[in-house]
Amino acid sequence: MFTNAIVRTPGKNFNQGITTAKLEKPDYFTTLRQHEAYCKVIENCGLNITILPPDPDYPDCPFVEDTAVITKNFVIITRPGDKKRQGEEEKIEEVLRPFRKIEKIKSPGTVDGGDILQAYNHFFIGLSCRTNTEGAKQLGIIFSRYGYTFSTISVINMLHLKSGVSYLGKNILILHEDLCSSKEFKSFIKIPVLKKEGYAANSLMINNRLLLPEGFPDTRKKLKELGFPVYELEMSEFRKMDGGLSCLSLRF
Ligand code: CIR
Repeated sequence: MFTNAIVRTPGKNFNQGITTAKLEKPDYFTTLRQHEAYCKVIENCGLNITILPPDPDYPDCPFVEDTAVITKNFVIITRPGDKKRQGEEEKIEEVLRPFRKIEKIKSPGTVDGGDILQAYNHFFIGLSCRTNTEGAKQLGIIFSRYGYTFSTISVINMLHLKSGVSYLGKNILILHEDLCSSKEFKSFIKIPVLKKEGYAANSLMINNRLLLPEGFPDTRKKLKELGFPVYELEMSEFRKMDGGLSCLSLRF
């Protein structure tokens, strides 16, 4: 069960962040409205939410997930893979310090939290355009020291590992249909997401509620049939900046 969440409000220059999506620029007021709705749902899941103000130097700062990996006993403060985002993690470290022992990724290692997927006591580390082998090596050393296991997996055709796969608890993964045959995931029960609904693979389980981006009927139907309590959220503006549901918060 999670009891806390950290989020960061989008700033006026949110639309100047990094993106590969060939979509229009996000609208500031719609972004704020969607972010507020996101925060409300998190609170309704029973979490104490810390809402940090934006930092004009970091238009991507609402995507707080990339700055830390949080476990029961420690936090790893990352070193984001895109230079423009390096430094975002400092504020997050300050906020998390009272809660957990702090570990850190050091140069030349780079890690984005969006590449780190936890299932039980195992961490899948995505090797992506943001998380490099040195970052993965440092993560592995830290995870092993605390008794966790880990493995690496190449991230192809998407930004982060968790852009394509999310852990829903009870040994269940929701994932892009292309990833279903990956031997890494062979011991899991899999809910495949159609290629055309790929964005929905980044879903978020918080204390028995499942947050799903709005507008993916096939995925919603599958999840409802399986009995998941699905809460849909409008995510259009964050999608334009390559961000998904998990990216917008740190839960612990
Ligand atoms: C970036 O490119 O870094 C941001 N525009 C999007 C980050 C999304 N984060 C995530 O998937 N964990």
